[in-house]
Amino acid sequence: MRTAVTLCRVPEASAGPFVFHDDLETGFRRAAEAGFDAVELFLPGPDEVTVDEIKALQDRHSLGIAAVGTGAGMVVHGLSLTDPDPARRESALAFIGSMIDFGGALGAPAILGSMQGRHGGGMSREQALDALASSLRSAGERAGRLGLPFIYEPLNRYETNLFNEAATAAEFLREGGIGNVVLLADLFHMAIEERDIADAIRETGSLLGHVHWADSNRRAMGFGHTDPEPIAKALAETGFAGYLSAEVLPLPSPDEAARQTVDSVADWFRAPPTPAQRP
Ligand code: LER
Ligand code: MN
Repeated sequence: MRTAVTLCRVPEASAGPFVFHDDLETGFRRAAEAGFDAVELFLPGPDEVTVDEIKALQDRHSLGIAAVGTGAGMVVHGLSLTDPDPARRESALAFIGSMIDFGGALGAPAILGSMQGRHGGGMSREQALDALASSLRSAGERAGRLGLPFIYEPLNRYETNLFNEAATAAEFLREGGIGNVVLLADLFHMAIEERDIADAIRETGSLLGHVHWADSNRRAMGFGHTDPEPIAKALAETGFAGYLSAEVLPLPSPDEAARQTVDSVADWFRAPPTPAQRP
């Protein structure tokens, strides 16, 4: 299973669930030293750093880019796809589009998390879901032109009232004919919302595109009370081939959260021994 670790360069998100908050050179070095395959980037926008600079960092540290977040549109600019103001919704979609293009130049899909917003305050649930569906369609098409999917992330009830569970989000995509959009299973949100995380992963099936590999308390897997065994089994059964990405709090320290993540993935996804390795 491929691993990734979050690297955040957004000052407004300095208390967020990201392992590294260093400058890019230091963050890439620490990610590589901890043994990750890739980094997941949380940047203020598409102009923070050039694509060539990121590619140089990737070459230097032999790391992939698992995905790029779009949450800065919300935490820095207060934008959401379900804002009652159509002009704000348009700006939100334009910001996401710019991150799809930035990630696309790196072969990395963009993620819609907090920028999905919520219904209320002038937007009925139906209106908000219509706005979400139309934006997801447009984001899916834009990503598709770059040969990538677009990633939609259900969040827990304290962060959105649109979709809190994987199966209802999957149904929304399937029934709405929303193409080229995959789902993100953030195991922290799922520990709050799902009746059974492993069953939810099975129901998501081939729509599952990315995993935030986090424990129940949003610390690295193994530092909370989620049981990874049935989840690992469900991921293997669905043939998941994406990244397990550590979007977790840097506790007790960034390096310990990183090490625990790498160890937990090795523990739960260890390849079966080859005949030569068998005792
Ligand atoms: C984003 O990946 C996420 O999980 C949200 O909780 C961020 O607010
Ligand atoms: Mn997440």
